[in-house]
Amino acid sequence: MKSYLDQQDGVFPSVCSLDCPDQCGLLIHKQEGKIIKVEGDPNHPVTKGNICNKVRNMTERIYDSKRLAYPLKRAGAKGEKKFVRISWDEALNIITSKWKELLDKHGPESILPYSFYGNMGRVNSEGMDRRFFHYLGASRLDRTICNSAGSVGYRYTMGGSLGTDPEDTDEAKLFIFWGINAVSTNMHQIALAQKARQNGAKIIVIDVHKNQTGRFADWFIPILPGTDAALALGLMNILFSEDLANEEFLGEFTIGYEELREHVKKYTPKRVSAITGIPVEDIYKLARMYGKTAPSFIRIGNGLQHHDNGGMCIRTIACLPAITGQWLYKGGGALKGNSAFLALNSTSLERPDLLENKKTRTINMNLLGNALLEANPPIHSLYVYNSNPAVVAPELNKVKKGLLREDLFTVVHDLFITETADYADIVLPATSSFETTDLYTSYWHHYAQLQQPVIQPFGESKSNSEVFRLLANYMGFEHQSLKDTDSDMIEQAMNNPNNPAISGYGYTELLNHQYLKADRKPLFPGRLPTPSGKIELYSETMLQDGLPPLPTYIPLVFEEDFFYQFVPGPNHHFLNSTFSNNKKHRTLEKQPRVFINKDDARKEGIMDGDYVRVWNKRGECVLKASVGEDVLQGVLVSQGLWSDQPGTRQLVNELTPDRIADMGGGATFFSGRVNIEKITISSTLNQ
Ligand SMILES: Nc1nc2c(c(=O)[nH]1)N[C@H]1C(S)=C(S)[C@@H](COP(=O)(O)OP(=O)(O)OC[C@H]3O[C@@H](n4cnc5c(=O)[nH]c(N)nc54)[C@H](O)[C@@H]3O)O[C@H]1N2
Ligand SMILES: Nc1nc2c(c(=O)[nH]1)N[C@H]1C(S)=C(S)[C@@H](COP(=O)(O)OP(=O)(O)OC[C@H]3O[C@@H](n4cnc5c(=O)[nH]c(N)nc54)[C@H](O)[C@@H]3O)O[C@H]1N2
Ligand code: SF4
Ligand SMILES: [Mo]
Repeated sequence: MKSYLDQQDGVFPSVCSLDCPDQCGLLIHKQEGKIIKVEGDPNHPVTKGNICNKVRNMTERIYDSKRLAYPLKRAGAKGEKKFVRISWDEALNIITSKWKELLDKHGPESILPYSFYGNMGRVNSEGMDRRFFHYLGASRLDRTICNSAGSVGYRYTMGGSLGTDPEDTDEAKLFIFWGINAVSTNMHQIALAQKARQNGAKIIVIDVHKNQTGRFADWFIPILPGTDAALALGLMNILFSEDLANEEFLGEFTIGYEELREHVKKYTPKRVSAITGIPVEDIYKLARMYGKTAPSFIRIGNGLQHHDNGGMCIRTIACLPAITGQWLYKGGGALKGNSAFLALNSTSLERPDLLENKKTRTINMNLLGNALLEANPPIHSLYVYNSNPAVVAPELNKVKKGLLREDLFTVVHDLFITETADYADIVLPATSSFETTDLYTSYWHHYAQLQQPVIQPFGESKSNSEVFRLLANYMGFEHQSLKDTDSDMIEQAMNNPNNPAISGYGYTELLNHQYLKADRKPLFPGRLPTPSGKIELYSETMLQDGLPPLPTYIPLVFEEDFFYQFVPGPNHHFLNSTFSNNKKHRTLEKQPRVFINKDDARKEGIMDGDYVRVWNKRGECVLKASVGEDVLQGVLVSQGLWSDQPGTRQLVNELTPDRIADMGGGATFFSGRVNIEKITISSTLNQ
């Protein structure tokens, strides 16, 4: 087959590589070897040709004048942002000779990889990188920053990341978007809800912020942050007491429903109202709507689980569809994540066996600051790729202090000189996903897709897997698995005897079919991968893990002296910090704001459009106030992981705690507290 690279002009199928559930099918228009347009592929069974504005403007990023074209070496003090151009050979020699020296002096654990899913391609995010660091015996990274608390919580109830097939949800009659800003973060779920609405479905949004998704709802329910488990338990209380529970389903497919029935008696609507800030009558109304409508579908968002109690919150909400037996209806149930349906053979892909008997510690990525400042034995080298911790990690002031350490040798591989790369000793240029081969599997819909390179690598840039193959070579590592090609790794990963839903699928099938759907079987009737095989309303495993075995409301950690609960989520035109450095996307997003309730604003003497200082013991930010009724009293919300420009202070993660959530080592970005005050600054600031 003729490679896309051999054709200078044409339209080529592709896939969005960003960390977004929709994983859209794309068509790349190419002229004279350059991308001139990115659009949605109308043939994608779920995304159907519609894509977001961010990616429609992707060429701005691919050909941004700031894009890195060659390797760089630090030429000034740490963090001074002075670099000089070097060759790949020099860069690889500097890195590997430093690492060889560290191996001799301090052992391999002194080296820490740090990565996330800036590129969702399985080969470039969890392939050769994992193999290389396993073989090296480096410290291991627990990748907990995104969804780990919620995934563990959901697993206690349902056994794994197994939810409703989104393609069926247009048949639902009731949608609950719970802690998800889907208009910005899962736009095709909104399209499905819209289709269902045309057939009479009602759409409810439960959120701490009436954002674009709240405005899309038929009924928006504002709730106080971190109290959603109490709401879910209050709903169960009413469902049981008003005979709206499906006893037959509970008897056949769940365990612990009698204990749960007893347990939820204490979550009276009155008590739940006091906890959540939702009026008693609205709790009744919601419970009755939920109890009397089928199919009903809950889209469980990530926002809920960036809290101290996030795991338990998701575990609790995940129990709701079982109470009314929604899993038996097409389009009914819930969806937190669906990654289990496309589970790859991670042992073959990541090769943990290469660790052999090397004893390595594991570092939770949410504790990067602590790790850089306090780990014992110390970390002497950090290798960052697919991530931008100097913007996205909590407790940024600790992270930055760590990155400033003179004795820390930092390598950053990215498409741009990110805020993290500012602190690097060596910066390596990365290809974009359109320049590499990879395998993509959505964690929302059920399709897998192959990316074949559409354009030549930008400048001297190289893909993650290529760089790790080179590093292995320069280190003198001879193991065959460190030489495998990207297509070898895809073939190995697709061959997963433990996942019948992808049996018979491999590299060739991906080449021959643009979109390969996991062959999912209905969850019910059937056996779940929980210990009992049923939905675990009562979980013995949780008890063994030191957690309450029944769904429970646990209040957030209270940071005294700080009056406002601060919820700094993502925004519409960036993807985490990606695009925050691209002019087009910044212009679309305008500037970072903090939403405050009008009564709080009056009390603080803040007017709409004022600049405000938001601070706590961890740090401070200067943002523009947006005064209104989009948030409840006592709550402040900001949107977007903005980077700083000269003269601005808008890194919200200066304020976020690095406390660890109740499950999965998860992040607690939304559980911090802050104070706010009006300040007077020149209007040119924060543009
Ligand atoms: N445009 C865009 N899309 C993205 C991203 C992006 O940055 N921009 N990021 C991608 C990534 S990595 C992820 S993980 C997903 C995240 O996308 P979502 O799943 O939508 O998660 P968040 O946006 O973090 O939070 C969702 C909502 O939860 C609300 N929230 C916060 N705390 C609470 C609470 O205690 N209770 C309730 N009910 N609501 C609460 C917030 O106000 C927010 O509206 O989006 C992905 N898609
Ligand atoms: N305050 C607050 N903080 C948050 C969140 C929040 O809601 N609020 N959300 C959290 C969540 S859910 C997540 S998932 C994290 C995400 O945090 P990150 O994973 O750091 O995501 P990005 O900021 O998008 O940074 C990804 C980087 O990878 C680079 N990249 C892209 N493709 C490649 C490639 O092929 N190779 C290499 N080497 N680099 C590449 C991009 O250029 C970009 O700089 O942020 C977390 N931080
Ligand atoms: S970011 Fe999400 S919505 Fe936008 S093109 Fe990529 S997958 Fe689609
Ligand atoms: Mo995420």
